[in-house]
Amino acid sequence: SHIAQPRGNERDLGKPKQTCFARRGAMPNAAVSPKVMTLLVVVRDGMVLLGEKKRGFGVGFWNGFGGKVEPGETIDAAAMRELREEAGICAVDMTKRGVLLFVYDDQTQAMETHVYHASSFRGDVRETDEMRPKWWNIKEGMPFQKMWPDDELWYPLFLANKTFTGTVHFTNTTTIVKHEIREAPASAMVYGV
Ligand code: 6OG
Repeated sequence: SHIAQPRGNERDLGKPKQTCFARRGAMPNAAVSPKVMTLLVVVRDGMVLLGEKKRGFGVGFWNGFGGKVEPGETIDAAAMRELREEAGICAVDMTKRGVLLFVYDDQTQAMETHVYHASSFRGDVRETDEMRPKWWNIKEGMPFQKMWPDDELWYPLFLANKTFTGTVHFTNTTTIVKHEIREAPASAMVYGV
């Protein structure tokens, strides 16, 4: 035949385009994959290091340090980076203690939050644009009324050196409507739980 045969990728040119993505709005929110987040809480000598969030999501709450895992970054690396960026210190003996799924009725994406513990660090704690740091004495009680409401549910496990997983559903971002948090084996502390 006098018609040249297409080679390689040219072969696909005449084919109808395949649709690879669901149309915007075609999926319910529950099907959107969660944002993967980190939360690192430093505990040393009976004291817990928290930061008062100065801006953005959770502003005004006292919390551990953390944020969104970036593309191509491991969750552990993100936990270290966020601690350095928000408190100016480097965790030395970080371990993962929990994986919590936060689901909101007023936000598109749920948050899969990986909770880390560290008891030793390098550097000096400093205030940053994002966080005002302060040590809290565990014996005097955690400042739960100034923290995310779910914290009261998992800090007892966290401070008892347990590992845990669970889900917390919120309405209006900060009101808990249902929750299920339980102790889980360390082998459950993986991505996607
Ligand atoms: P940025 O938006 O600043 O990361 N976070 C929560 N922490 C607790 N204790 N409870 C919650 O209940 C939380 N929701 C989010 C994850 C936000 C930081 O806030 C944490 C991140 O460390 C719903 O990048």
